[in-house]
Amino acid sequence: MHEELLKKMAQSIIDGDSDASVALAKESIATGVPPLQAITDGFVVGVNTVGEAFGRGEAFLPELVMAGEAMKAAVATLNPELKRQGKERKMLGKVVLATVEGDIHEIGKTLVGTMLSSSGFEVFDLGVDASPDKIIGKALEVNADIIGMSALLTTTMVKQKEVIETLEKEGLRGRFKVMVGGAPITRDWFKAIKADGYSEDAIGAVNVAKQLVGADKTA
Ligand code: B1M
Repeated sequence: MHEELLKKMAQSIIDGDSDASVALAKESIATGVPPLQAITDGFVVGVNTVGEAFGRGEAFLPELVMAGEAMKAAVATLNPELKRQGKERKMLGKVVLATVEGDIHEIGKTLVGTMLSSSGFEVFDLGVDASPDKIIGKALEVNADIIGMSALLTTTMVKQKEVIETLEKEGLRGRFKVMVGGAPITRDWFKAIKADGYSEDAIGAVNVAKQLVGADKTA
């Protein structure tokens, strides 16, 4: 079902065509395609295709930028629908969420934030390129339950470790649960840096966050 539409979605990202990706996102809402399916089986397929071509040296930065813009525009169009469909309204906990310092990849982090807030978490999204001080400062300010950090680069994932080490040094480690994610993040990395939770996608992130605040029984 919706095969053709999903294929067109992927192609709009490959083409870096934001007008087309937004139009297809709207069409998917109108025709009842679940928004998360549109993202994961449609648009993400396109962005991964461009990312892989870039990795092989067959696509260049402008193509990566345009694919990123088209992806961002599509997800922004689907966001209100994702939120509207969020069924749970009970407040499950507070999450301070950010992409780590030096890293400006925001699409996956924003998607995780949308899924968390539509599942009942209060999300404080610090955006991208967030320093350890900024992340920890916000977590203290709002008395967060969870600090969530996204990293998309092998050169920036070390910042997740730095935040955990800073929490330890400042005697704050017991105060927050730390959840990590992002394309290069593996279970081994999550264990090595002694984070509390890890997920490879946005749905998994909601389940992990629920476990971390002890709300998984209500899931
Ligand atoms: Co960049 N980039 N990029 N990029 N980019 C990657 C990550 C790369 C793998 C591409 C490649 O070479 N194949 C590569 C990294 C290589 C490496 O580190 N080993 C790369 C590179 C090299 C770069 C630059 C250095 C390029 C350059 O300038 N020469 C540069 C770095 C800039 C910087 O950050 N300082 C750069 C820039 C960019 C753009 C700005 C052009 C653009 C981002 C636009 C934007 O975000 N507004 C971009 C894009 C689009 C990508 C790819 C193609 C797609 C990323 C994406 O949005 N995926 C990416 C290749 C790829 O990953 N396939 C690539 C879709 C998104 C839904 O998935 O973010 O993985 P993702 O999020 C998932 C999960 O990871 C998980 O759930 C999400 C939803 O399912 N998740 C979490 C994410 N965060 C989580 C947190 C959690 C839990 C789960 O808990 C807190």
